[in-house]
Amino acid sequence: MLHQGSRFSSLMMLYAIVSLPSLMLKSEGLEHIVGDSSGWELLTNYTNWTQGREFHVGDVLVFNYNSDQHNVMQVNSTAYKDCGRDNYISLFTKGNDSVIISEAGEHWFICGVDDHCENGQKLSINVAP
Ligand SMILES: *[C@@H]1O[C@H](CO)[C@@H](O)[C@H](O)[C@H]1NC(C)=O
Ligand SMILES: *[C@@H]1O[C@H](CO)[C@@H](O)[C@H](O)[C@H]1NC(C)=O
Ligand SMILES: *[C@@H]1O[C@H](CO)[C@@H](O)[C@H](O)[C@H]1NC(C)=O
Ligand SMILES: *[C@@H]1O[C@H](CO)[C@@H](O)[C@H](O)[C@H]1NC(C)=O
Ligand SMILES: [Cu+2]
Repeated sequence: MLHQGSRFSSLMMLYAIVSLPSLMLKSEGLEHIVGDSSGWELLTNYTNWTQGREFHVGDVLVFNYNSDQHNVMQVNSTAYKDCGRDNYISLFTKGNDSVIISEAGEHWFICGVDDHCENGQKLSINVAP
């Protein structure tokens, strides 16, 4: 009895040691480089970029761009559709901005410079819990 119990607990210990690192990795989330090597710019179709990708709470979106030419506005669905720049949720301007996804559901981003949004510099993602 005693022998079996200690064997069971050492198996549990082994299981914990083996599974802990992968659990920790999972909770850190994935980093998504928006537009991959093209970054955040005018010629990329960001709907295409999202195809086949899964976004989860805890993941990070990285926007790479020339900060003299673009910015990143997180907006609501109305502003995404209309390219409205007046009521953004967050504004990022550094050019290497990491946006941590903290909620499930739809998230919308546009470039707030000139008519870039009208020209297609906009991103909509659906985040799974
Ligand atoms: C986006 O995908 C569509 C259909 O797959 C394709 O026709 C189009 O050329 C792509 N656009 C860009 C900018 O890659
Ligand atoms: C987006 O925000 C604007 C301005 O605050 C508001 O008028 C509009 O109703 C909002 N859209 C949605 C879908 O919540
Ligand atoms: C972003 O760029 C600035 C300079 O433009 C640099 O100081 C900073 O370390 C960069 N941050 C990251 C996370 O790469
Ligand atoms: C981007 O590609 C999608 C198809 O993947 C298409 O429906 C959409 O119209 C394209 N957007 C632009 C601005 O070309
Ligand atoms: Cu832009």
